[in-house]
Amino acid sequence: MTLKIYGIPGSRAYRTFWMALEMGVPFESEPVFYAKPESITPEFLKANPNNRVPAIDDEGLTLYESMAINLYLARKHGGPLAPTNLAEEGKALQWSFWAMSELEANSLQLAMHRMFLPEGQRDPAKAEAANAALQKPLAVLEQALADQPYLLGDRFTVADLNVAAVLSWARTVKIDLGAFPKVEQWLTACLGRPAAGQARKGKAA
Ligand SMILES: N[C@@H](CCC(=O)N[C@@H](CS)C(=O)NCC(=O)O)C(=O)O
Repeated sequence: MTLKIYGIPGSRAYRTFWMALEMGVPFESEPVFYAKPESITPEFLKANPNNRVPAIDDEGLTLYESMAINLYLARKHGGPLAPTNLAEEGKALQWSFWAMSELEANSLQLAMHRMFLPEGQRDPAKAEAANAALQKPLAVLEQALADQPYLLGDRFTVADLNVAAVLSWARTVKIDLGAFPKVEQWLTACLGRPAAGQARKGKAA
């Protein structure tokens, strides 16, 4: 049985596709799309009773929450993206929780009000508020990357993937990173990885 990923690339399931592709883990995808009620099957709801994507079924183990899924896949399959010791594991958890609490809401709000919502529903003031609120966590990220290219040191890991995937919304709407050159460099490197591009199609090249 292969890993099953519920969700579509144009959702937070993008994060899971990216991770599976980085790790070279074979997977099949179930294109659950919350705007299409027929795609919400009992099997999917068993995997995620919250009715959200992503969710996975990995040989009978069901999981939801994108960050948790990626940390689990790293732990299960190892390789360069996975933490190699307790300190790295702690940092990977820290950055993943941080991305969800400090970045996610404002990154999404910025994208919604600059691009994703129909034009008539966009509110430039909300976009600007989100942009302003992002300055503080972006400064924290800039500091973390001051002396090292990636969040855990010299190599790209699940910590970078989880944070960069959350920031990809802001990147899509061209958030101004002029004041954060290290973040700019790091985000370009992360989102420029082949697997990050393939994940937008939800499958291997
Ligand atoms: N914290 C969850 C959030 C999952 C989430 O909200 N996913 C959205 C799609 S991007 C969803 O399924 N929304 C369904 C809905 O709003 O009904 C995670 O990171 O996995």
